[in-house]
Amino acid sequence: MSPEFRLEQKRQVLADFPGPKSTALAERRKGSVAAGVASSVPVYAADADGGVILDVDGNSFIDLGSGIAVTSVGASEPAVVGAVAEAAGHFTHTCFMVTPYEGYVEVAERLNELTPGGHEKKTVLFNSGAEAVENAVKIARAATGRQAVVVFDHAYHGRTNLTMALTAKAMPYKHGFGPFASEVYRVPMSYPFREENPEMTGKEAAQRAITMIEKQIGADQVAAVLIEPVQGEGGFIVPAEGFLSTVSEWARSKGVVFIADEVQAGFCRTGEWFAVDHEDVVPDIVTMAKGIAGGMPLSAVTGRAELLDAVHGGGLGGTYGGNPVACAAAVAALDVMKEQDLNGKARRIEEIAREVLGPLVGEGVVGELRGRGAMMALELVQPGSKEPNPEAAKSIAAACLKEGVVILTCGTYGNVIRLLPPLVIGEDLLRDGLGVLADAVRSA
Ligand code: PLZ
Repeated sequence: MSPEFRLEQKRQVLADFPGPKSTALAERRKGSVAAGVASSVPVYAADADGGVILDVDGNSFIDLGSGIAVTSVGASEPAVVGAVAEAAGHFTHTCFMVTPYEGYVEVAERLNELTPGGHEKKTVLFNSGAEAVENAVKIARAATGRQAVVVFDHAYHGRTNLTMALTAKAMPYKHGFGPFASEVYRVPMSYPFREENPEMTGKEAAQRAITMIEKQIGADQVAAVLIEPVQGEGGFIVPAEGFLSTVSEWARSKGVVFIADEVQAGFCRTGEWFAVDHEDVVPDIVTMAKGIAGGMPLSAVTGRAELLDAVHGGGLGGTYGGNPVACAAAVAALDVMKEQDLNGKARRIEEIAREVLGPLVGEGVVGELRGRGAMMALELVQPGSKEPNPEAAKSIAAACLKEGVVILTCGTYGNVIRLLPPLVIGEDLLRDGLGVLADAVRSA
């Protein structure tokens, strides 16, 4: 038993998986929960801690997904749990727009400090990643008096009406849900593995996008360029070096607001506080959610004070935005990230992932191993080509699950296996989980 965790850090799947309790819950769910919300794993959670998730039948899974990049500090980190209990014992809600409270101000101060750049910043809090992105666009439009928003191929920004428009992939996110918001323009991403010219530099890929913006939209019509510095749902795509900096420099020169969507990549996930830090890019606005509050729903928009303050009083808000319990959780989670050096832990996770999975590249179905820190992925192909292989991704994830490892897929083509372990995961457990993955890949 690992001393620092409450639950035993182990992988154990019983013979009757998925067990009787999960099977019964799946039946109950059919009668009550909307069919449109799907779950990738057929078991029901009972407990989670450190690097494991325990299900209602007593199976113990190694968590390589963190609930889609949320529980970076663990799903029941004691300091977060304590802060949540303490805050909830006083007040669960007052509404910051009615009776404000210190926790909101404290989170704002911390984010202004942590996000890249030494300029004066301001912050506004919301509940979900989509809400943060949507508000970042509102702010950019209000501040610039322009309307167009530029997004990239393979982008994912959410499921609300505006963020569906910003998201690239039709199925399942957009299919049948139109009409979508207007004044959204999509330009080519830098996707080194799938570039027709594999020699294309980041700067050249950026120039391709910039030319398209200038010719098809007009720079002076553009309020914002919105980009995930490492794309998440789209396939853990790391743009070629120089891509982000070239786009951001162009944006600055044209008065276009450069928004980095760090919802998935932020808060130590890539081995830096923010993924843009790898290229010393300083965004005008950063959107954040997921890892920010140790599992509690909270999101944020932080950016240049003159942009955030350009919105008229009362123009931003929402009943629950910056909920006091979520803010208390965020303060505790941010302390844990610093005290436990989760950036260092993420970099160590990358080393181990490269050591275990690196030898698989080029053999069989593995086209590429890529990513940063604890945001690594395998892109799967038909052997001997770059043809996407979504069937392999599906069968590998299913094989891992049977062996007690929760692993997620992603990608425009559904052919990417992604790693998003809690950053606090123990090394032995991580190696065990990656070993299961490597075996599943070899037999795919
Ligand atoms: N921006 C970069 O990754 C959420 C979505 C899962 P919400 N990604 C997981 C799903 O299928 O719904 C995400 C993201 C980036 C925005 C969002 C949206 O964040 O908190 O899900 O609204």
